[in-house]
Amino acid sequence: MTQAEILMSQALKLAENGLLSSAPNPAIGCVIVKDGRVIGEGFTQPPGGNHAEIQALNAAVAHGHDVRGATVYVTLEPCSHFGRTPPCADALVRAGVAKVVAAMQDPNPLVAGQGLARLQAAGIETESGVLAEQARELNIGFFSRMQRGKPWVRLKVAASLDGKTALRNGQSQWITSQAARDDGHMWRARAGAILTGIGTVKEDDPQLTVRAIQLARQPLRVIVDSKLSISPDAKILSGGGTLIFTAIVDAEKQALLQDRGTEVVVLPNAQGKVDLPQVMLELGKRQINELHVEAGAKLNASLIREACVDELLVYLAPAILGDGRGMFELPALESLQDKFSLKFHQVMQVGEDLRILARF
Ligand code: AOF
Ligand code: ZN
Repeated sequence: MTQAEILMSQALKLAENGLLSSAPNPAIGCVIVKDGRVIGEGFTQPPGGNHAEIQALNAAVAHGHDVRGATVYVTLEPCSHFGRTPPCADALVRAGVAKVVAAMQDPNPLVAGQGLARLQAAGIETESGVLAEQARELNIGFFSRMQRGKPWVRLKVAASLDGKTALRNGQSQWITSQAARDDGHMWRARAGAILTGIGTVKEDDPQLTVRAIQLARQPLRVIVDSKLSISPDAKILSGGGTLIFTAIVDAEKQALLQDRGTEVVVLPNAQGKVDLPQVMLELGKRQINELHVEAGAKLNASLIREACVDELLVYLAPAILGDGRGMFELPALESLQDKFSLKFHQVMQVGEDLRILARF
C-alpha cells in the first residue's frame, strides 16, 4: 500500500463509526496529516451535525495543532453546498490546508465535483480516486440512492445447507447459530428501512425493530400488504413509524391505521398487486439508502422476479432439514437459460455458519 492508501484506510475505518447514525447522509471519515503525523481525525455526525472534515479540523485545533499546510485525507469529496451544514470545502480553504486527497467524487448532484473545484480555485492541491472502490462499498446505499433514485436492496435469508428456511410445519427457530443471528441484526441496524410482507406479519407477528444494538433512530418498518388485511393489533404497528404499501383503496381501514401512526400508500400494478419497483423509488424519495428485506418465500420471489433485489445476504447452517420451505417460491423453469445468475461477492464463516453475499 502507498502512504496515501494507508491514510485513506485509516479514514475509512473512522467512517465506519458513522454507519449506524449518519443516514441519510453517507458515513465519511477524515484524517488530517502534517509533517508525517496525524493531527486530526473525524467522522460524519448524525444529520444536522458536523461532517467528517469539520470534526477532524476541530479535533486538530482542539489539540493545539496548526492545520495550515496540512494534507487532508477524506473518503468523499468535501461538500460545496449549504445543506443542513455549511460547505466543508469553504472550511478547508479557510483553514489553509495545502492538499486534499479524496477517495471519490460526491455523487450528490448538489456537489458532483464542485467541492474539489472550489478547493482548486483556492490554490489547494487535490487528488481523487484513492481506495475509491472501498469508499463506494461502505456507502453503497447512498450511492444507489444518488445514482438510481432508489435504495440498495439487501435480502436476508437464513437456511440449512439444503436451502430450507423452515420445516414443513413452519418450525424455524433456530436454524442458524446465535452468532449468525447477531450478525444479521447488524445489517438490520445499518439499514434505513426493513421490509417484510403481510404473510410474515400474520405468521410471526414480528416487531422488526433493532433491540440488541443501541440506535439513535429505528429503521423505518415497511410492509407489503396488497389487500390491506393487516390486523391493527399487529406488533409491527406498535410505536408508529410503520409504512404500509397496498394495492387497494379502503378508506375506513386506512383511517383506522393512520390513527395509530401508520402511513398507508396505495401503489397498485396492472395485476392488482403492489408495484414493487415503484415501492423502491418511493423509498428512495424518502431518503432510504439501504433497504433490508426479511420476508417469506413469496415476497422474496416477487422481489427477485421484478428485479428489485441487489444483493442476497444468506446465512447457511451446516444442517440438513429435508423436505421443508424454500427461500424463494418461484415457478419451475423450463430451461436453465432462464435461471437467475448472481456473483458471489463475499463468503465467510460466522460462528458455525456460512455467510454469503451474492449480487445480481
Ligand atoms: C462531506 N463530508 O462527512 C459527508 C458529506 O445536509 P448536510 O449539510 O449534512 O449535507 C449532506 C450532504 O453532504 C450529503 O448528501 C452528501 O452529499 C454530503 N455528505 N459531505 O463533505 C461528510 N457526510
Ligand atoms: Zn461537508
